Amino acid sequence: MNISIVGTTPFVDQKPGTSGLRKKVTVFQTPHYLENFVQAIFDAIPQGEKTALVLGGDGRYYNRQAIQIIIRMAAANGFKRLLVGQHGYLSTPAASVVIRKQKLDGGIILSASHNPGGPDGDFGIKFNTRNGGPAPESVTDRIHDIASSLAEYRIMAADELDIDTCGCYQLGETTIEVIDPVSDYVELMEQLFDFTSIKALFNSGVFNMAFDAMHAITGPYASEILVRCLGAAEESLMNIQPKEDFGGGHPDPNLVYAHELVALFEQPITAPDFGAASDGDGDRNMILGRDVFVTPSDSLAIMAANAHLLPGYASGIKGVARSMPTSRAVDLVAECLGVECYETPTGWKFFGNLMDEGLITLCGEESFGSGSDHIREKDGLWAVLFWLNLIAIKKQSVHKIVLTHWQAFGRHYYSRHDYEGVDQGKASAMIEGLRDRLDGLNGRQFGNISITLADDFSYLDPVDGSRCDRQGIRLSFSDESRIVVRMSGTGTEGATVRVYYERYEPANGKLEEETQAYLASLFVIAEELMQLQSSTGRAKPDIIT
Ligand code: VG1
Ligand code: CO
Repeated sequence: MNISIVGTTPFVDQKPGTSGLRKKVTVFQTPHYLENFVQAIFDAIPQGEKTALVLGGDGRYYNRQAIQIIIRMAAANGFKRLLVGQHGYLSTPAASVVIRKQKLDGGIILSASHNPGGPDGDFGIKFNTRNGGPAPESVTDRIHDIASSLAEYRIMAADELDIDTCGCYQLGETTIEVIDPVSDYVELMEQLFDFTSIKALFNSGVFNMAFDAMHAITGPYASEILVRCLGAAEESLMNIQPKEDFGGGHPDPNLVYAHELVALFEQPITAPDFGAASDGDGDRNMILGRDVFVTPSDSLAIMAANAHLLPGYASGIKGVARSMPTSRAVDLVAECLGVECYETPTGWKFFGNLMDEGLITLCGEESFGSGSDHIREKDGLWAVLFWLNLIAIKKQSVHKIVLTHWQAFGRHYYSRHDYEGVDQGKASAMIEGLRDRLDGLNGRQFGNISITLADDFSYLDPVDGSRCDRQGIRLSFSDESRIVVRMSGTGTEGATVRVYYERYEPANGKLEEETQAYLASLFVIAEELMQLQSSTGRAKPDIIT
């Protein structure tokens, strides 16, 4: 065996953010950069758990090269088994499935998720632990500490491995298994949903779907499940070929970036009945119907209210959780069902303990993420199947399902405004400035509403007692409105400021207003409190979702 121990010097910026380490591809291509971080991950895995891992990514530029390097490093670090997705493909939810089903010690997912790809785009590395979920803060902190003083890494000299053919290969002591990235995932979906009734929906001849894989990882999964297993028309899938640069697009399934899909819904006569898209690594989803866009916050609430109708959730749900900026629509459903609703910081890693402990079944984030305890990641296609199954059972349009929900629970009008690539110093000064004034804001009047709570969100994990501070500023108002402000932890250029707006309209009120118009009074308050325009240097947000 030809194992080298390579001397290296640490990089000071290898600190994982909301979801893994994300940097420009060019940064990851810096000599030793990728190797250092991967060695830090390996070193952070406790002895006794360094046996079997899964490895794969969203197919973005540099995926294949990184996989070859990591294979040789895993072999040099003494892992017994390394499962690698064929072609280097593995969606984030599928990686979670494989870890859990094959009882592995964890997995490395190569993705910068919704960030653009290509030689000038972004690359990323996420580490998931034995439960199949993103490493918790305690582990990412350990990885960062190790990376900050790393002096050497181990790598084996070996020829490039054929990752395009499924099968087993031996590299020193390590067995490398190139696996079908789709099959375990499909098997699990079949257990959760009623494929027969979804099939009947597609066969009915009166239901048209459009699914946009955005040239990212979900294409192969969508072809297998939606077309081959469920009988959807092949033409109903768009952009299913994964591309290293996502076809030049931005693989984020929202109304701005999924414009090709959105355009189909602007044609009144030919608009599909149901539309969906997913992101770079397949863990996000957007749901559209004729004349309706389902906000991710509403989607979570509607799922919680209807889960018992679906085979995988027939016994009801144990509890729900949402990230702090996600609207409180699901809180009302939880109250009605008599189950607990947990409010966690942004990022899927905070849901893991709640699911492992059996406290929640469903969880979600406003950022187009929904999921359940079937795995420990958010899951784009799972959400699509959930909606298809619901439509098949209820025999109602998306619009009708959403409207009926609002008529029962009221509507949380919701929007997120992103200011991207903002000067880091100015963005921090704005948020720090607001933080310093929080105490004095309680009770402050704005027209006929007043602030009832102004704080910087802290989370105390009810399972392991770990504490997380400074997770975003919350301003709640006397009419149930909310403004939330936080800084993104996934960007790679300057700072991204996210401002989240939410305003509640009761069930007997105006349920079908235009969202931005309905929220406009809150935009004025945010401007008054933060001087968003001058602080960000933008007359308006870059992206509104
Ligand atoms: C964003 C979203 C957050 C999500 C994270 C990872 O983080 O707001 O809700 O969990 O991306 O999603 P931030 O820190 O930029 O706001 V993805 O699809 O990367 O895996
Ligand atoms: Co993602």
